[in-house]
Amino acid sequence: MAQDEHMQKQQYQALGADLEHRGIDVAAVSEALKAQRIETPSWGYGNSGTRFGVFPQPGAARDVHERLADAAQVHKATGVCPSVALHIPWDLVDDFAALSQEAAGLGVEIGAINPNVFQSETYKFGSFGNRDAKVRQQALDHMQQCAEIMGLTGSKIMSLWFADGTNYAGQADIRQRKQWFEECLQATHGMLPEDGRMLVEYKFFEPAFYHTDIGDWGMALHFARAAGPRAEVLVDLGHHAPGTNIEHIVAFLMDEGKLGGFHFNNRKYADDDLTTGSVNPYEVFLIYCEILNAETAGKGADIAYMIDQSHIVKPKIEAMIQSVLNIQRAYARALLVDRKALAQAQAEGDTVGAEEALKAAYETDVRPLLAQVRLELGAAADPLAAFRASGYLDRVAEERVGALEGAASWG
Ligand code: LRH
Ligand code: MN
Repeated sequence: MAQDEHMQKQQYQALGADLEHRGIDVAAVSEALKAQRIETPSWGYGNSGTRFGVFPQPGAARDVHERLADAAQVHKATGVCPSVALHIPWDLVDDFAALSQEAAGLGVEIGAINPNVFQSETYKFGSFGNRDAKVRQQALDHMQQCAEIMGLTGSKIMSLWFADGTNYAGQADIRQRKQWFEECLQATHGMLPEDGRMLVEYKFFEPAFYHTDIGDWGMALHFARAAGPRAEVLVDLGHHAPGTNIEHIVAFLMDEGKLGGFHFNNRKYADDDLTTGSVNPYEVFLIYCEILNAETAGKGADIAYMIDQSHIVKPKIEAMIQSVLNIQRAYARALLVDRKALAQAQAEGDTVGAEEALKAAYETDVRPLLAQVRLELGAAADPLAAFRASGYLDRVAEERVGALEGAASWG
């Protein structure tokens, strides 16, 4: 047995003994970690940029086929990323049934379908919030197209984000726009395949700088309820005002039975779309703590865990693998919380005791446990090392001529 493997086994046994000593059911935790699923975004593999320019990377995926191939590498290395979210029209093809076959051939499947009513000139003054009924209808036609793509690919989720809003006070009648959104989201709900659902994503600003029509979790909750039973709220970690307590929002939406999914990423200032857990890993842990709190109280939900990031200074596939590792660690640590000790401390008003119950879990080095879980899933104990050793990036950097030409690969 190689030195590393021997070391990994020893560390896993030592951690296992410590966890059992703490009264934790290691087998149950391992089963939960094996069942974890994290969807990666096709748009995270193509060239991207900032508002100041596109910074192409050698070997970056140039089309949906290469984006699926790169996503398959993340699944191969981690074992927990079997689906890929698509964005339409960035990932538009003539034959979506064939694309699904292609994905299956790579060991992945098509996940959430993301309509795009924020990029073309038509939507300069909004989509569902546009004062021109023809434009609102055009946006609805695009939703119909995306609902059909869900049917062709077996996707169960339409993930909706709207850039709609205004830049100046008085520019538009906000109440009127709210009513148009209610009408159009209800119509979109009616287009869903029978086993499909829709997620309503909110964002407090950008590209609109005065008001955004779906500006926070409360508005998204209202619009989801108004749309129909198969509409829920999507929480993007980069879409809140600084200082917002996101795990509080998660607890609230879980208790309302309307938390449908996440766009994991991290930020220091605004919608930075940085690697999940790279700025505030404790926040991701606390989010999972609130999810487990609800689940253990019978308020669980079918949550779509998705990543929404774009990487400029980091190699894209490696940054995606890093994000998955950080999300796995957050979930693993949350599963180690001594819930009895926490509940008792809360009941006794023992704030220090309660916080220490969380910290004891958070400060556990769960890496040996996750390495073992990955091995049992047929993935790599150390996904980053395995991906680097695969030489995949050097190979595609050779093959993908033109990847370095400036244009953003989703245009
Ligand atoms: C908007 C957003 C949305 C996606 C886009 C790529 O900021 O988070 O989820 O459509 O990023
Ligand atoms: Mn998002």
